[in-house]
Amino acid sequence: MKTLLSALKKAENAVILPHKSADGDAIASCIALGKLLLRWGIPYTICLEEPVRSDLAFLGGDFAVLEDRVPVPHTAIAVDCGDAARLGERLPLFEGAKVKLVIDHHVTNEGFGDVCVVDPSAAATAEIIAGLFDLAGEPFEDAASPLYTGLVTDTGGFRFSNTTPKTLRVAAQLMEAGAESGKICLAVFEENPLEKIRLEAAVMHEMTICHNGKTAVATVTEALLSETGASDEDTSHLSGLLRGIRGVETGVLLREKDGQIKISMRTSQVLDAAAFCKTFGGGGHARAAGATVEGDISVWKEEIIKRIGEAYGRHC
Ligand SMILES: [Mn+2]
Repeated sequence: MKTLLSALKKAENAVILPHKSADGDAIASCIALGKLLLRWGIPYTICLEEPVRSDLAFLGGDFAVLEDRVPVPHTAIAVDCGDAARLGERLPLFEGAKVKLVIDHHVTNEGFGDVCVVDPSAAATAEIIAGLFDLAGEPFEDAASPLYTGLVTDTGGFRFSNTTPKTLRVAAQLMEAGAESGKICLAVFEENPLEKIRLEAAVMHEMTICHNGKTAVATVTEALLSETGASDEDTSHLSGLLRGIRGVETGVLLREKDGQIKISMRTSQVLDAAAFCKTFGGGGHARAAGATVEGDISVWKEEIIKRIGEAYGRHC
């Protein structure tokens, strides 16, 4: 952490890069880190792969996207990004920088920068960034609400098993520093577009339950998305919803995107989702992970069901 802190302070300018399809923790962590750099007078740009998700717009923040052709910086910081591939088309911005820093909490992160702080015990990257403020002796102030948002989104409102006593202590500190907990939770959890609910209904209606009720698998095709009017970001909670059915150990959502298939997996106790997804090039956390594959969605659905069955066989 100390090495990271001094590397950050020495940055002449910086580009902050969250993983592609940036979620609440990724966006919020970048915003908070930017506020820290600003206090030290370091100019920075947060560069995203795609425009910020509409449900995270309440966070504010200025973002550049790929098309803005951000120049290669002195220091590049990969945030909440489990491996270099998740930087997508922005990889040259990272690779070309003089100093490459990595701040992350994904257990599969093998460290791909000059200085890497990877702490899988942290519930969110925001928890690590909050530690950075502490270490630097900087008050949270305008970073309190973004950091709190990172904690809330990656822990599902402090419900997931990655929530630790430390997470709650950091959350308490952030609230004391002015984080607007009620407002944040309302924006993150309680305001759903109708299209998202329509998609949810269709997915839950069509899902497959197998392995004696231990596995729930569903698919979202491009056709279903356009039928319901839902957007890609409206699918992100569905694997958790499948996992949340009583008795279900593993919830999997497969969805078509840009000619590929995105697999998203949630598990409760038995399967290590990160290890499972790693076998076809993905990664993530023990209870939540994902992968991207090529091929036919219904073929992959059967394949995933088969492989989960085999994995249960090894664990039970
Ligand atoms: Mn995260």
